[in-house]
Amino acid sequence: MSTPRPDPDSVTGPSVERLHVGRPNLGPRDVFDSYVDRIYATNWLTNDGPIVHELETAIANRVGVRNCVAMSNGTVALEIAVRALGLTGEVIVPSFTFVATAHALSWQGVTPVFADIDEATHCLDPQSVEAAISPETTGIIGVHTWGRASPIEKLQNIADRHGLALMFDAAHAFDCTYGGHTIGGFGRAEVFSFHATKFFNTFEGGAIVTNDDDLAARARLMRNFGFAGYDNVVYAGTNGKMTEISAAMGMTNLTVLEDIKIGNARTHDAYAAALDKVAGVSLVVPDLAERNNFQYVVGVVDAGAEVRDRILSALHSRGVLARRYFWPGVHRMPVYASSALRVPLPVTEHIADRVLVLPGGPSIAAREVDRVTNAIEEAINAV
Ligand code: T4K
Repeated sequence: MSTPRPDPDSVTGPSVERLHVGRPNLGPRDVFDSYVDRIYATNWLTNDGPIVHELETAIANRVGVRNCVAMSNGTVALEIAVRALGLTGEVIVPSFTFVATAHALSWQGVTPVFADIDEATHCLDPQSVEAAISPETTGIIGVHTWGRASPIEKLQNIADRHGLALMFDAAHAFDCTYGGHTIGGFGRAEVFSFHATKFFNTFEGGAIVTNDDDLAARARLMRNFGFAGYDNVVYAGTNGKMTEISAAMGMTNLTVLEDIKIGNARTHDAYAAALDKVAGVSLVVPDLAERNNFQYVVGVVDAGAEVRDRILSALHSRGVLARRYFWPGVHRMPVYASSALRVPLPVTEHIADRVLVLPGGPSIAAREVDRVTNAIEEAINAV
């Protein structure tokens, strides 16, 4: 049985500063203001505006892809990618992911079929993916969990052998690499989230990035209701447009991305040193041969769900709003619980019961890392 989470609003006194997972990073106010001035001057607020274009170009250049199609959020970007790729029937996804990965398929009438993950990387296990393939399967969506790339080559090999489309949910992986190449150009398409809590944010936002010009053109049309001209609707599209104010936040945050990454890495290192002395909790270490944005500080509690949830409660009562992403695993959420499981998911269940995501980011000071790790140690010793 897991311990219920206390309501964060009821647990801390006014003197205790709350520490959040995913505290938004805000770039310089004067840069943002200069974009706001432009919005006022042009009176152009949304619908494929000039700042959105600037952001799309900047992201495409940074990632090294031919096309970036900015969207209102990562979930809609996933839905549009699924639709623009023509995925139908069944698509294989990890169960250990944010529920939006599966929802995007469901909303397009596609059945998510869950595959297991690798215990060390928390990304898809290629063997499990292959075992989950059926005659109905049309695609695979790999998730680059915590900014660590999926086993891209192995998944591409499976996709090629079975004639499946491969795409990636790269919501966590902006500015990360695989084989030294910036994530964004792999598979048929990759999808970023620029939500407030992400490494790079546009308040809400997301993007499809791809080297496939036709796919990008379809996604662009679908983002704007399918309009190919004033009166000509060629797809049953949706409204996935990014606003100018979101793009302005994006352009502002791009100016400080390196600083954010340095701050994230510093906090990550501080946790690594502090947690090294805490028996029973280990830190998930990114692949140091690759570039990572260090946005997520992920602990694994050896003893399992009960102890993990006690630690979580203890942290919340001290104003440390740690999270147990992605508990209990999408396949165990009521909305998907009745879906038949094609393959067993023992690693997903093991990891989902043990993960504890800790407040990270540049705004977390060394003394706050000590506050968090001391609270974890106390909670473990009290068990
Ligand atoms: N695929 C993957 C693998 C994803 O992780 C996500 C999103 C998606 C797809 C979908 O992308 P989007 O459609 O979201 O663009 C958060 C985010 O809402 C979500 O974007 C994210 N993944 C997921 C992992 O986490 P919650 O429910 O944890 O958010 P919330 O409101 O509890 O905020 C987290 C902490 O941040 C809280 O302690 C409060 C703090 N916070 C939050 C916001 C919004 C702030 O301090 N300021 C803020 O403005 O979902």
